Amino acid sequence: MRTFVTAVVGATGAVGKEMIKILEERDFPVKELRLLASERSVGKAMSFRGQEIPVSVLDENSFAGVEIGLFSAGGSISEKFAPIAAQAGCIVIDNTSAFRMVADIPLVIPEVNPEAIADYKNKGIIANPNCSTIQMLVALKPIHDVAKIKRIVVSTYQSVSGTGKEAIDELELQTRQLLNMQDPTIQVYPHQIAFNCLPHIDVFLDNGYTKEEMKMVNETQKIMDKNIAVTATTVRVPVFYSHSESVNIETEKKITATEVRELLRKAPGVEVVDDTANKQYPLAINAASKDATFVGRIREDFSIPNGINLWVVADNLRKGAALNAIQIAEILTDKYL
Ligand code: NAP
Ligand code: 3JM
Repeated sequence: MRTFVTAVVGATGAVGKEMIKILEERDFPVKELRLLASERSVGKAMSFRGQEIPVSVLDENSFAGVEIGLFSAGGSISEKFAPIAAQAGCIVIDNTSAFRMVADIPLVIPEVNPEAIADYKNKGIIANPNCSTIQMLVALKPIHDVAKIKRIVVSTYQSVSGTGKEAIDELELQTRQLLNMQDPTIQVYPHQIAFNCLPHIDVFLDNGYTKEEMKMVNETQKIMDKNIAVTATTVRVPVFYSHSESVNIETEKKITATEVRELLRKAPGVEVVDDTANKQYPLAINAASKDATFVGRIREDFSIPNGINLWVVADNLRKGAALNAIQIAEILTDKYL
């Protein structure tokens, strides 16, 4: 079997660490693993298949001989280094928002539009969608195929791990401080995140929405259907791992809650947890470290003729980032290389 020299850019981060774990768990055909991060990580090593692999500093020469590059070190790093890597012959799977909306760069969720991977040839770059878009569309694609979704109204409840390792530490520290009657240290977010909800993810735009909200709108239209109307409110909540979403859809064709449940039970990547009589519905704490997108609270929206409400939960570092990227890499290597 062919194996590949694989690099993880941002290897020491919340997403990068998950990448290394998943490459090992899924036995991805790695010939050699190269770990790249900033100067802050000089001297660090990370474990892969029982070996300690040293972390190197990312620079222009990091990609000689690298065949697949999994990038998650922030948008500006990808903007600079993904084209350099592609020029060196490395196929980049980029987890940042840098290239998602570039017309000839594919934006892929394997359960939704795997065929788009073929377009990796255009620029040598494949973009991984935003975590909140991924889990929403894994749940909605089977419904769209049957009933045609016209409009989506979504509110998110996003965990701090989506911001990165510093935010995970900040929620823990603030929680300890507040329970010990100390003032919370506020560094990563503009306000206290412990015991709070912040209706503010990424930066505010001129239209009054945040960039995170507009990612959900634009990415949904690029990946699934350019004619779907989408409006989003994205909220950071004091949860460590997994994003939850309240999703309301309006469809062209009537579909019942029972039909949606049946469809989603058969859908790839979806697990239905919807037994309200026994108080069973998807929970962030149960989705953490899992691969599936969990869907529950499926019910008809009685305020309109063709509406459905759902509650969608997934591990944002796995399906929302590292797992989705590695599933793309698996299809790429199996089908195209
Ligand atoms: P994180 O925990 O803060 O980690 C950031 C990583 O980037 C670290 O490995 C860091 O290395 C590295 N890095 C930062 N500046 C660098 C530089 N100048 N040169 C080389 N490496 C550098 O953040 P994260 O949560 O893992 O997220 C990383 C990025 O992935 C985000 O900025 C975002 O663009 C993307 N992301 C995507 C999704 C998605 O939904 N697809 C989800 C989360 C994040 P050091 O340890 O050396 O500082
Ligand atoms: C998730 O510094 C940066 O550019 C990272 C901002 C960021 C992004 C992004 O825009 O790439 C943090 C967390 C994302 C994302 O997946 O869109």
